[in-house]
Amino acid sequence: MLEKVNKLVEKVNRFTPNSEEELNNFRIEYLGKKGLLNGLFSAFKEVPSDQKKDFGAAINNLKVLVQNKIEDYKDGFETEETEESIDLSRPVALDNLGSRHPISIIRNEIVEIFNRIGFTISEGPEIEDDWHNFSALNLPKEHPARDMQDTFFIQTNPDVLLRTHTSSVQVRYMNENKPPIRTLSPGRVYRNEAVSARAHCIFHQVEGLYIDENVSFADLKQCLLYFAKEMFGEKTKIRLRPSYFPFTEPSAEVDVSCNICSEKGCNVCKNTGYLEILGCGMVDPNVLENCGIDSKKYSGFAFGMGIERIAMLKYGVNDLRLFFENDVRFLKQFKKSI
Ligand code: 2NL
Repeated sequence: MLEKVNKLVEKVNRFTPNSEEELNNFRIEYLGKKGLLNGLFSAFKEVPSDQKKDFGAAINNLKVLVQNKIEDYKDGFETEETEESIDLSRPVALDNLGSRHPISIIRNEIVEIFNRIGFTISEGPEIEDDWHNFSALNLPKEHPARDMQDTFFIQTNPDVLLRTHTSSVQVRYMNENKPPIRTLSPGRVYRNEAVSARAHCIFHQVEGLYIDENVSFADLKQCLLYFAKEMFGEKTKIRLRPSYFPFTEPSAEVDVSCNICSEKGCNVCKNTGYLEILGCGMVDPNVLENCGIDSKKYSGFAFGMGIERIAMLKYGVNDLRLFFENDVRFLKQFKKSI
């Protein structure tokens, strides 16, 4: 009996169909109702019990071999689709749908959260001039803080560069609009940095700007607490640490409580219980004046965050480069189920 199966295995291995019809006949011969495999499965009952294990394994192996052969060749003979042969009632293959990039998903989520409290989107050019990217933001030429961001300059003209932050968009917005201002600037920014798991020469930022009469640091804190709760969950707490940015005074860095370990300390928050998510501060009066806003009448706050950073925290991604490689095995994990 076993020998018979082995002969069939050899026969299947040798078989190469030349047409769809040949392949179909092969399928019926082996897998059909009265086919060879069903015959063998019936014969299984008669096999002495001490041989059942080997015989069972052999026929299962033969079945898989036949199925693989059919699978390998079935697409090779597909007839050209004509108007009559297309089945218009066939369901759409939903599994081949693409999906949004995780950076787009997070950007949209951030934008929606701030839309709900009155912020609207502003956009601007990625190729900027020195004034909008640096000088207007309290970073005059030779200011040491310019070294904080290594800049890509276009050709050899030191006045044309790739924006290092989306603050340049907000400078343009202030020049063109009067307070009250509530604007959000998402976009791609560039820094001349070596690429690693934590840094990239291209990344995405969202910056926010709020200007009106009597805007205080308390307004900034409350606005960011609202954002943190919407983004990371109702129980989220925030913590502000003093910091420095040339365009804000005072400045702070903002951490959110780690919801993986509930602040007990884990490897994600490096045992601190908190995770840094953004930088912020009160807009420096010099910046307001540079952009044509009376700093005696108006005050404002601003903040900036890296979208990659938020996405890494939300999705548990530990290497920034994954967002730029577009490996479908990474991207398909962000598919929404339909
Ligand atoms: C960070 C910090 C920040 C701002 C961005 C800003 C914009 C204008 C005026 C003043 Cl027009 N400030 N933006 C302020 C503080 C921090 O970003 O770590 N970003 C990734």
